[in-house]
Amino acid sequence: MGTMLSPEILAVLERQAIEVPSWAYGNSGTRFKVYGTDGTPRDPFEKIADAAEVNRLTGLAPSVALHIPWDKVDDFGALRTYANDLGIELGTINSNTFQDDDYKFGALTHEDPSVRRKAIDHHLECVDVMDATGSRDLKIWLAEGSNYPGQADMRGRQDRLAESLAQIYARLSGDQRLMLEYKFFEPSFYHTDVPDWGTSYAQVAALGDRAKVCLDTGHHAPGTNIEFIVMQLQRLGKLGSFDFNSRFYADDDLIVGAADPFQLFRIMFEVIRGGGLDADTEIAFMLDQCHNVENKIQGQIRSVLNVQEMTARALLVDHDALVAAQRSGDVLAANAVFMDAFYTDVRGDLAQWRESRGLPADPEAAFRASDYQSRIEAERVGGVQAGWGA
Ligand code: LRH
Ligand code: MN
Ligand code: MN
Repeated sequence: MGTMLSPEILAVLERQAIEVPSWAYGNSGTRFKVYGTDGTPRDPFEKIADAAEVNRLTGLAPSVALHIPWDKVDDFGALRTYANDLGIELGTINSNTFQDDDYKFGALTHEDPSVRRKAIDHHLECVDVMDATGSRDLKIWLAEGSNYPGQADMRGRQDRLAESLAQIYARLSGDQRLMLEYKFFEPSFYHTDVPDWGTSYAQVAALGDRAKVCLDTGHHAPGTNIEFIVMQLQRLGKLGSFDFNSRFYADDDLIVGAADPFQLFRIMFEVIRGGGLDADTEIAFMLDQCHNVENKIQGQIRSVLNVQEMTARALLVDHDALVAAQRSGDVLAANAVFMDAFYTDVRGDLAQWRESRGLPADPEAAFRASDYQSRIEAERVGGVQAGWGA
């Protein structure tokens, strides 16, 4: 049987890597209820074991992101060895300044120098962790802002943020990088200190080459043209990483490609257009998701496969035909070329290709057929289940 996936397309898919978040394997929920589930990891080692299973079945997820202090262990070298033995790496280190009473009115932006010091020191500790884990990226998302007009001096906070970030950036060494993630609202509802890509860009541009923007797909107002932001940040050399997920209403953290597969296709098209899947890409592709009601490992498998599928479709866009239609001003022909690729079903071809590489044709079915879930349900009895925030 022939395949639509040319050797050039397969070469890109072959090197595609999507980092999974440790917190996806823990319990999560909403402010109304967090459901406990049998087999949930009780510590970072068990989360890594689950992440390794996703990679074993898909060949797509060779690293796992950690969140500090959620994934704090005594010996990060031992955690790294454990991950390596299971065939994966420890990836991005996420800082956390959103669960401490001292940060009620800010962390890196706080008026009080002693609170800022504490928040900066937390980030320096995260870089120590990176040194031990071999991680390249420090990802900073700040829950800072205000709820009422007049509550905060927005300008002063922006200046303090710049000073704090400069101190953290100065601690990086080698190829380590700083990623600044933006989010338009929540937990603050009036103003947020890093609400948009422009603010993140302005802050990281002031730091230097090794500071870039992290784009979380769930962090924009409804209707935002996210692929335009992807294009612009790549054009400026400042797109450092993605947090992939999908959303219907707010920061839902649902499975990427579930709410709007066409948006994921459009994003991957711009990534490819900007060279973001070239062999020397510096963009980190990560998931930032939670699985509140579905099986977590299967949810992660579905997620990385969704990214692979939309990447394959985006690679199918007939570039020459598209450019010709664009240049001749043929609006509908250009749109048709684009949509033809989007509507192409590549699932059969991808399944065949997976099998040719010794992977299961259907990784989700392979997981269901395996005894992994029943084994962890039997083994992980007792202790405290990990959750979003532990
Ligand atoms: C904030 C966020 C950020 C955090 C993660 C748990 O909404 O997207 O990336 O680190 O969720
Ligand atoms: Mn995120
Ligand atoms: Mn988020």
